[in-house]
Amino acid sequence: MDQTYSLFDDPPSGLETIPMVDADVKFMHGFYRPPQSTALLKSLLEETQWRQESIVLWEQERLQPRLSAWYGDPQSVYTYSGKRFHPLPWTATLLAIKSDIERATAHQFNSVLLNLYRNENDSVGWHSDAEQELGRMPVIASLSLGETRTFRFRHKTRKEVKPVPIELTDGSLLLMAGETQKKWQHTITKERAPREARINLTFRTIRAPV
Ligand SMILES: O=C(O)CCC(=O)C(=O)O
Ligand SMILES: [Mn+2]
Repeated sequence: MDQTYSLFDDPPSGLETIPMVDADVKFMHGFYRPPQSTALLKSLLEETQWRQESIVLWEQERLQPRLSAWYGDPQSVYTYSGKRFHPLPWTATLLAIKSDIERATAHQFNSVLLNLYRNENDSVGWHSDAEQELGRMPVIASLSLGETRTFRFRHKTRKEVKPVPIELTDGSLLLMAGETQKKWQHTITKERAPREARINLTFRTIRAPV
């Protein structure tokens, strides 16, 4: 495998399975550690072409409560909330992170969605990443940098199954595969207490239209 882009002297291992029914979720703290995680946060804050996208919800156009950006291979066009997003070309920073994550997870990705939660008021509502172009059982690798925020899972149909909260700490890596998107939803809720900036990167594979 190509080692050229790695940010690691000593690549981490240790993705642990989170016990969840109807899901395949793995997690590790400290995939990147300070000062490297802090340097990555700073680079991505500065280099990323952040936008506040609007989405149409209940026939009303509203701004998303976070900033985002879509990067990837040229063909990885993504349709989300009725809009088509063409990817920006990979940056050196994103390619290096992608390469590290591909090595650690043994999966390949062709695109990444970045989200910037500027403070405690930014959030993402309940959803699953189940768009058709992600395929039937998408593998999504989610890297968090900066402020810790709580990521919550809830089962879509089985009310007796308890929700699963996960603290997404600086430098942590969450891997979702198998039936996770089909059977569960996830969210990052607003917080009451002040929060610093957090960037989340979800590496994905967009498949050619069928
Ligand atoms: O910020 C996060 O951890 C989750 C983001 C997310 O669910 C998404 O972009 O689809
Ligand atoms: Mn998601």
